[in-house]
Amino acid sequence: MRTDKILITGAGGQLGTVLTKQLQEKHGFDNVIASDLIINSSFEGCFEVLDVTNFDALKNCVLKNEITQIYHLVAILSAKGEEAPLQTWDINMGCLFNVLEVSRLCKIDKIFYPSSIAVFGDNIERDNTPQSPNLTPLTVYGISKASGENWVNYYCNKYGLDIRSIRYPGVVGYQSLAGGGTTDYAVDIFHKAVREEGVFSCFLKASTQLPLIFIDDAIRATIELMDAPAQNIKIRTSYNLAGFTCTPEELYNAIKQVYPDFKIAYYPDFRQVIADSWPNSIDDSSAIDDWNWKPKFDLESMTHVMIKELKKKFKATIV
Ligand code: AKB
Repeated sequence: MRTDKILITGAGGQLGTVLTKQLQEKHGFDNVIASDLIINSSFEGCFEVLDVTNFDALKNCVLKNEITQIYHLVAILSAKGEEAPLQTWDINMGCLFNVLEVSRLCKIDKIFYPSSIAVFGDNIERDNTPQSPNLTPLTVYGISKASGENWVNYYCNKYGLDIRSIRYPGVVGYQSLAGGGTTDYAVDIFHKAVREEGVFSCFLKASTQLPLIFIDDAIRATIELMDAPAQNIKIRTSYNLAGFTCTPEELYNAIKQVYPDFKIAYYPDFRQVIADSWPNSIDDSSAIDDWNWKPKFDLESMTHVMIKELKKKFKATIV
């Protein structure tokens, strides 16, 4: 058995920042190589400046560091992706192809590929959206994730790679801001409330119900999926994953329990159409059956931790 040596691409993003720390704790500092286009000044550990669109750079990094597992987190998200659809396609798919090919050539043991609720589109049951409906995504990000899932399945079947994937709901965490998604409002609202700086402008309608997940659950799901015995992984496209579900109004009301004077105003923009094409809630029974998935956080418990942690963070920056 060789020692796990892990490469994380897109390590500076919302998921990557937290996942890197957890993997460092689990596998040891020297066995986790975080990579991104730039290094964050507060980063601690092994870091490679890496552009995953560059095949040779990725391959050299994998060989030099004797990498055995890759967590490929680079992606342009749903809202940002609509600003430049063709470029988004090139980046999201180009990076994935490089990771898949390098993994095949360098005989990588395990790969993680994040998918998203953005793979769903107009032709779905919105409540408790099943694992395998027709995927007709509305955004280029969603199209790239749906295609990516099929490419992942192809590399598993054709080359025997062990690739595992989750369709994340909107992830809510305090460690960093979200970057260019349709569910970003659910992170931004906490920053506004805790800074006590006036009215929060929400870009979705009050009644827009979307599946969300707290970052601790999202990271735990990722690690549990990667740790599950290979024979339990029955789905090689991507697993539906549920945390909880809520509307902006419900999230606002949960925050108002702590900040009674906090105000919100609704100015729906182009992101409303995207959100309307996504599920209200998700059927994640395959994840439950195959690798025992169970979320720990609901709206109330997440709100409690978000406010507590952001208060600490803002206090530390003011001092
Ligand atoms: C987005 O809103 O684009 C992401 C996602 C749900 O994949 N947070």
